[in-house]
Amino acid sequence: MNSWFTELQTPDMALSCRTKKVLHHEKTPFQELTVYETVQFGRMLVLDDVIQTTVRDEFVYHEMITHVGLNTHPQPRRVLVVGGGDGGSIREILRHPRVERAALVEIDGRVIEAAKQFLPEISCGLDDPRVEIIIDDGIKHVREHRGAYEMIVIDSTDPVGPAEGLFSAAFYRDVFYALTEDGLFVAQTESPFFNGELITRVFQDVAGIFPVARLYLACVPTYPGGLWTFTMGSKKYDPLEVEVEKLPDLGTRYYSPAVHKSAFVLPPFVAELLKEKQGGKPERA
Ligand code: SPD
Repeated sequence: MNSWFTELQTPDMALSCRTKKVLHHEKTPFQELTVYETVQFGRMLVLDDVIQTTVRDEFVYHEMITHVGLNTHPQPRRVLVVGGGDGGSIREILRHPRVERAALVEIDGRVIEAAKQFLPEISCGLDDPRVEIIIDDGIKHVREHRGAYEMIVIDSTDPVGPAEGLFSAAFYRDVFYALTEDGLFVAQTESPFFNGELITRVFQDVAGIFPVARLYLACVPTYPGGLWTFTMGSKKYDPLEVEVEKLPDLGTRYYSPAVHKSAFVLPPFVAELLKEKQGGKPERA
């Protein structure tokens, strides 16, 4: 069999993966959902022809979108994931014994069902008693919950269609109010190669709302350009001031105490996107 799935990652660049099988395909009320068995990356979740996660490289993204923030806040008891219906962020959040409740607000319940059926390695935390699944619009949920969470993870799709509002200043303001007085959030904020303007704009917005704003990086092979950004907004705690020597071993494969620090070391072309806008205390070299 010689079938390929191709994602047009920019109008001028594509990533192709040889597939063994289409395991599932459906049109949900929100999007087209496909699960492929691929040769290179194992099972792969694709929404509207965009790769969301694969069994072989998902650990990088899900560890980095969760543990950096969870280890920055000293007592993350209540954590919210916006999006992230595949369950990868929830699985990582559950590694932290201090988390009492992990809520997942996902607009498309079919993503959760497909992940449970086809991606059990990723979705395995979703039935944990600490997890509450809410099928709703994340923007609405955040707007309606004030002071409710120590940490919010914005595990969204790309900033088109339903996810566009998750990259807006109005939403970050609502996130600010949905957090406790010392809360923080982390959002996936796309590729520094292909989404520079978005990264600059989001960082400006976050730095205008939160006392501490930080950008950090990880390598996700199936995302455009491989290098991926995450933006943190924090009311009090600075991820650069974490005493990483004291962090517990979580059994993670990408995140580690050393990576917690090194992820914030930005190559000049990425630092340039932020210009003078790094908030909080000056970044260490
Ligand atoms: N270009 C695709 C970016 C997708 C980021 N979110 C993925 C969700 C995985 N939980």
